[in-house]
Formats: sequence, C-alpha cells, structure tokens
Amino acid sequence: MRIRAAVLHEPGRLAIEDVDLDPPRAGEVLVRVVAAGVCRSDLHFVDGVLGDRRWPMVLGHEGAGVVEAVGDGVEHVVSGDRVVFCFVPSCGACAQCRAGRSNLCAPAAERSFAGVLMDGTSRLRLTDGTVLQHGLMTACFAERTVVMAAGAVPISDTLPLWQAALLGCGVVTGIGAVRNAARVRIGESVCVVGCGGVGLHVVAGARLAGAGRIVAVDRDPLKLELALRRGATDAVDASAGARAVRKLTGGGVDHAFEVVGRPETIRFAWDVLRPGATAIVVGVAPRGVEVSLPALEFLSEKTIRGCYYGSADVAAELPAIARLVAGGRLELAEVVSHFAELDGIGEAFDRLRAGEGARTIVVLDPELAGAPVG
Ligand code: CND
Ligand code: ZN
Repeated sequence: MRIRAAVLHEPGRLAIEDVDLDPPRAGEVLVRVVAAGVCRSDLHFVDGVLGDRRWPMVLGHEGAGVVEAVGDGVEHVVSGDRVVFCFVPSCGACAQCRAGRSNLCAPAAERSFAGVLMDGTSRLRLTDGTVLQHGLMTACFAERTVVMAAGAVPISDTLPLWQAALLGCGVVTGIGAVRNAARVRIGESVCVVGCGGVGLHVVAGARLAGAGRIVAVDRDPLKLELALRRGATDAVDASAGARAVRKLTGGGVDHAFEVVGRPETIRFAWDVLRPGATAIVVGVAPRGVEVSLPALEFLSEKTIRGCYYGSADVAAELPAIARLVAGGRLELAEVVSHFAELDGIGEAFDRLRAGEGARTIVVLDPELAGAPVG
C-alpha cells in the first residue's frame, strides 16, 4: 500500500513523501499510526551523528496506533486493538533475553542497527523502488507501519492515544531509569541533569518512587519550571555547576541521571554524586564522543552506568504505566508543548534543536488521537 511518511534521505535532508509499505509477514503487525512523539534520538538520526549508513530511513520510534492486520502466528493482538510501539521487539531466546535483559536483546539490536525487521528485510520502499530502513524497527512518522509482534504492545482503551504515544519511549525510558537502573528507594536523593522530553519523566519517576530530594538541573528556565511541577523539590540552573547541587544536598546525591547526551553533562552527573553513589547515563551522545572522569574518585566507590530503554521489560511495564496514567497517578499532558501534523515535523526538529518547548506530538489521525492539532 502507499502511505505518507517522513523519510530521511541523508543527514539534514528530510522529506514527507509517498512510500510503499508491504503487508505484514508472519510474526508481524500492520498498525495505523495515530500519534508519535518527537524524541531527541530521532534528531540524532536527522543530524547524522549516530554513524554512517543509517539512511535512507523512515524515522519515528515513540508512538501509538490501532492494529489493522496481523501476519501468521500473531495471537496477542487483533485488528482494532490499540497498541503502543516497543522499539526493542525482543526475541525471548538470546542470552540477554534469557537473563532478563530483553531491552538488550541481541538479534533485535543487530536488526535495529541495520534498519530491518527480524527476518532481515524491510517492508518500506521509495516509489522508485529504493529500499528504506525502518527507524528503530518502528518507523512511526508515517500513516501506517509494519512492526514485529513484540513491537506492538496492547493497552487499554482508557488512555487517549496522543498520551499513549509518549509511553513508547520517553515514559518507559524515564521511569525505568529510576526503577530498574537506579532502583531509587524511599527518601533517597536524586539529581536529574536535563529535564526535556525524557528527563521530565525521570523526575516524575523519582517522585513516584518516593525520592526525598529531587534536584532538577537544566539550562532552560521553562524546563526547570516544568520539573518543579512534576515533583522536583529544587531547581538549579546548569551554569551554577555541580558544586551548587553538592552544597544544596549536603555533600551530593544518591543517584544522578544524565538525560542530555553530552560529555559535560555526563561529567556533571558524576560530580554531583556523594561517595558510593551512582550516575545513570540515559542521554545518547554522538558516535565518537568520549567522556573523561577523574580516576582517583573511583576510590570513593562512585559508579557510572548506562541505561537503554529504561532497562525495562517493556511488554510488562508499559501496560502497567499506562494504568497509572489512566488512573490519574501520572500526568503526561504537561510534558507536551506542541502538536503538529506530519508536514510539521521539520519544524518540530528545529524546535528540539533550538531547545524550544518540551515534547512535540505528531498527530496522524486527530479523531483517533483525541488531541488538538496546531
Ligand atoms: P530534549 O532536547 O527534550 O531534552 C534535553 C534537555 O537537556 C533540554 O531540556 C535542554 O535544555 C537540556 N540541556 C541541554 N544542554 C544542557 C546542559 N549543558 N546542561 C543542562 N541541561 C542541558 O531531549 P530528550 O529529552 O528527547 O532526550 C534526551 C536524551 O535522551 C537524548 O540524548 C536522547 O537521545 C536520549 C534518549 C535515550 C534513550 C535511552 O533509551 N537511553 C531513549 N530516548 C532518548
Ligand atoms: Zn526516544
């Protein structure tokens, strides 16, 4: 079938155009995309900083929609079901999956990097026949997409789909970083460096986990204001430096989260730790970027680790988080600063690059999304 999609032809050259989408094969699902969030990871693709040959590609990895057809052997969803995309459709059989780290599924990582589905091929082509990559096995900046069965997580009907879209990356990533990677306990102190579309969910996750002090750090006053509204107890302008956070918290925090993707903010997260504490790096830095740390400080038993997709079992955690949102215990709407149509995606990337506003939601079907456009 022919659909409209956001195609990255090469870094910096993005176009909304007609593309051909093949039907789902065995183990795959065709989804009508209803809403999709614009994450900084998409911008990394647009800017070409994740490495060569990651194009041409249909972008978009955070979204929700309605199932239109399923391939052979798909049993967990039927046509008409509402689903959120999971951009790591884990195989369940590799060593990582068996060890409970489905977010690091090895075959999914390999196919994702190659821009193909699990059988090693793409369902997407330009009208001239050029094969297109599936952005993070999701490719949801498009009217429709074909994803692996494990990439379509069913959710209840209570949540508006424009909010459900956010669950697919930002929310699971942010809340998972707090719960699965840091395992924040009641009363512990937290610092969140970078309170944008993902960091604001780290703040909300820390509040849900019962953190005591939650120090928000950003260079944009608007983000700090949003962070305070979402449960941060203190807001610190990044220019004040890590020393300001250490002073505020009487010697440093128990957990620091870096949610920007730059060496200086990773270093900031390291510098605000008390001895024995851990920094969790959520931000994605451009390929080739290195970070340096004062090695002597390993004597104080500080730890630094990464966190991909909230270190989460997404199929289990995403529906549970959806219930929290539907029950009014987790607010999502305030993280969305703009709505756009598919044609407005270039402007959404410009805003993200300029640090203007928080999340943009691209609405492909206003009626099903239940959201305003414009
Ligand atoms: P977004 O641009 O919305 O947020 C970044 C925030 O950082 C903004 O509020 C900025 O104002 C702030 N910021 C920028 N520079 C500084 C600085 N020097 N000091 C303090 N604050 C600063 O981006 P996003 O929230 O969509 O994504 C954030 C990062 O998370 C980005 O690198 C993205 O690629 C990554 C990410 C990781 C994962 C994962 O699984 N690990 C999933 N999704 C996104
Ligand atoms: Zn993302």
